[in-house]
Amino acid sequence: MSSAARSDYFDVIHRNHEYSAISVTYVIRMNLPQSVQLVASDPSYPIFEINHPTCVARVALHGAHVMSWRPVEEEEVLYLSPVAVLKEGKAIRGGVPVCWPWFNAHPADPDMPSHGIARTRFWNFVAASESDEGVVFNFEMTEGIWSAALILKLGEALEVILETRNPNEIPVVVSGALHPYFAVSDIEHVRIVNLDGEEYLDTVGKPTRRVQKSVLTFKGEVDSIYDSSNSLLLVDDLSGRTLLIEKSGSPSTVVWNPWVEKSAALEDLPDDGYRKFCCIEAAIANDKAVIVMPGTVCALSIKISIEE
Ligand code: TA6
Repeated sequence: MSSAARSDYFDVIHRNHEYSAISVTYVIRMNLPQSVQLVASDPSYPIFEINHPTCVARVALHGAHVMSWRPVEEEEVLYLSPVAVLKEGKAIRGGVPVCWPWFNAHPADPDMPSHGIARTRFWNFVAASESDEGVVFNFEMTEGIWSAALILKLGEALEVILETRNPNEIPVVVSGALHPYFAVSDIEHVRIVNLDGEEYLDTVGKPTRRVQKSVLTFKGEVDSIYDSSNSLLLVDDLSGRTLLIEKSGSPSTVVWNPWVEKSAALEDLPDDGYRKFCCIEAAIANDKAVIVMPGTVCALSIKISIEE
């Protein structure tokens, strides 16, 4: 597309709040509410910008991925790597990746991608709407036997709801995670409250079952799968901010920070990136995988808000 044609194209986008992008792989057309705009930098990689009286956020069609979100009077809640790669087939490092329809490695096929297919594909845009409470997005994805709907509610709280649907005549087994990267002042000055007494699988080194003995703090790499559906608090002692993290349909809570070596090994994360985030995930992991019977739905959700 020539630069003149390109700029006409984006004029049309802004005038009508409508967008058409044609690439080899997908065609989309959308009507957007007033508080949602498409970022006009790359028509083959649509990003929605939300400026609503309740919140400011960005959502990528790729992965149906919340890249950033903050209530209007607040600092950014999510961490997004400054070297994240925005490219079809590559998961965005930061924000809220949607890991589906399996968590970590595929249970049977080592050649399948880690954390499923949802974070490395464009989703189908279904609708976006606004009200006094905020903006709601609906996305869908179907691939083979896998079918899902994703609902994003962006307002003073952020809610991500993932529904696995089973339109097939056979049961489908699903696991996964809503995998937010939370921005922190400094990883060594944060605490995760409400995991005390919970059993977990510590996957750093040889996987080992343990029991959480106290409030969780970070002094090295953490990659733990808790058998816990508790709500949690993430307390940032430097900024004084506390986040409330509520989950539903999630028998597992995963906590991850890559620390020094793994941070340096990840090309889409700065070497000292680990200091600026921790992941607390609403998950269905390992032996907690759910059998979704034909004609039924399995919902997994996370709600993030700032404690007063
Ligand atoms: O959910 C925790 C985890 O599976 C960790 O083991 C760690 O590898 C992280 O997710 C990030 O995975 P990724 O594939 O995005 O590099």
